[in-house]
Amino acid sequence: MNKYDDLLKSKMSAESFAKLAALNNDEVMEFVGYAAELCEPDSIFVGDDSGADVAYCRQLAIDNKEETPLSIDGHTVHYDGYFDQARKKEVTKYLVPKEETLDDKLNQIDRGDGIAELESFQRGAYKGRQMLVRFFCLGPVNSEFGIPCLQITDSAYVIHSEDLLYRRGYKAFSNLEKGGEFFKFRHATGEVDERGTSKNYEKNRVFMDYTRNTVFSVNTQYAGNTVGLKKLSLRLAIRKADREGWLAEHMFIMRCNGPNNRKTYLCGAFPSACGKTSTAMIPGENIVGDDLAYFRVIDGEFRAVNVESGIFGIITDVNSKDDPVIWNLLNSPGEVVFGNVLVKDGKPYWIGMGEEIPKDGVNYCGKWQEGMLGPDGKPTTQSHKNARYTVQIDKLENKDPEWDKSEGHQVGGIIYGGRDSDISVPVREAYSWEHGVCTMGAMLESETTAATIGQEGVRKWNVMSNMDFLSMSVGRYLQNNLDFAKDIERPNVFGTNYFLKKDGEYLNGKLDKSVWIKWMELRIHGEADAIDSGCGLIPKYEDLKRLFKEVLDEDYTEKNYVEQFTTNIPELLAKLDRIEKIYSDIDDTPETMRNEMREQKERLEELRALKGDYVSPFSL
Ligand code: SPV
Ligand code: MN
Repeated sequence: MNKYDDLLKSKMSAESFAKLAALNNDEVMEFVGYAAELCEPDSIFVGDDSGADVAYCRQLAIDNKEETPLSIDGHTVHYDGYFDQARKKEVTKYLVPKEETLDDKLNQIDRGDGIAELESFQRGAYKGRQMLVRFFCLGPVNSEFGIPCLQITDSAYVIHSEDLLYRRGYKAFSNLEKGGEFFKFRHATGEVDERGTSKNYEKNRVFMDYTRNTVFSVNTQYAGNTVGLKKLSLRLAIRKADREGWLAEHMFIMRCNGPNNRKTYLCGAFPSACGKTSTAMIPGENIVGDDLAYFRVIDGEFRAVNVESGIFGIITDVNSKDDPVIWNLLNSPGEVVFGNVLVKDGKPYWIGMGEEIPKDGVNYCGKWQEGMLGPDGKPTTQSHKNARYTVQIDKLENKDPEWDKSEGHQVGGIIYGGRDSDISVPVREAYSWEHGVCTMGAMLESETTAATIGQEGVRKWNVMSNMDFLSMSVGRYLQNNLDFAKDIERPNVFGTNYFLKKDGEYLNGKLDKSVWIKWMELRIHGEADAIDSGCGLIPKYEDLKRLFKEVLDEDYTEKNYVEQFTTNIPELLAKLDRIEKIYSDIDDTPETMRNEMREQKERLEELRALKGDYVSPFSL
């Protein structure tokens, strides 16, 4: 008998109660019971892995108007509030118990104060609503990688998203040994306006109770704040990985198809707007996952799994020419949740779709008309630039048939993809794991574009593209990366930059990444030569000329090569100075990081003394 049994029985069917009780897990009972007491739902639904329970939640999202069906069968649209269109760093905090200290650069609040504030926002928040209890799994079920998760929410959209994006996990809970670890999430939509969107956006909070493997979120619906298994779990996973000696990364996983049907798996970390999804979806290659990867050493191999089973992708600029696979999926019957797009007469529209977009309809502002200003007095757009689509990997024509492999895939290469207009060559390979982690991953920068708010061309540092999710100091996280898989063969590490410009024009075509990836694949297997550029190894002209012809049927000229692969020493040194300054303020910067930066600087200064500021690859 649990102290909440009577309360729970009074709010749920005997069937729901039986599903909970069958797990025989005190921690589950306590978490569910406390949520029921605090949030005061009218009723509670507990779901297992059955198709009927999944279907119930999907239909509920429509019945309670969190999603609206569109013309194509299986498609729905969901809207988040005008001020709730992305993750919000200011309100995302770690709850720190009195006896603990957390790195002072992390956004944090005293655990007692944080819980008190959070509970004041969640108390009674489920009144008039149904509390949903569901079980999922991060990574493959029945594998070393899997982490069972318990989600509590009053949003059927959150559960529906999780059903598309994650593996079902009720069975994983049934198999959990006594005291077995799991993650848990409690989300409350909070009061809604007439559109059904969370209205108290100034009371939006996302609090990580990291000493209890728990995350709370309130007064928000945007999936990055509410879908517990996505970014909320990543912060917990980074700490669990630290305790257990593995890695939780913000990376895609893809399969590159090499000569003679060779399959090589690559993972990539790219800050937003640096080409992450388009790299994971390169035509002719196969996708495993587009956002989150766990790494473990298994059977002496460096292995990765996709944490997810679906994609929550940015829809802006998805069009039939550049993204045929996604385009087809978004235009065929089957489950798709569109988020924050423009809808007119049951059809979704978004910026950059390559079709004429209506001048009115319903979008992230509500009823919308061209020229309308938002509630903050700012101009509005047809669809939000962070508008999204949610689909299952299984539905993609270009999925790797083995995307769900429970023991993971051996990783051949890791890519760190930045964005700059005048520093880095399109592709380069690190001399070693340490060189790559330090000078590519830990020095990752992305340049703001005209599409982002604020000044154009500002460089933003983002360690492994994981900065927003670090739940420990940068130094410790970096050291974990350096130490990982020490005794085995590690992947080759590459850096990419698709955004070099000359006279304001991009130096690369959108599809050139197909060539870079094939070159990486050959390098991993020792089948292409490379040239030392002082900050990594770059391709030889002859190899690129051949690959451009083979892959894209294009003539790659010596002029192209010189423009793209010149070593820009002043800009590279300025970047080193910029990043060295950042690390000099971080107390636990690994010694290896300092050394790698120093050695890179020395190599570049030596090269400059010999060959000048801008060094053509032909003169190396
Ligand atoms: C990202 O912003 O990195 C995403 C979307 O993948 S979110 O769910 O908001 O994190
Ligand atoms: Mn992401």
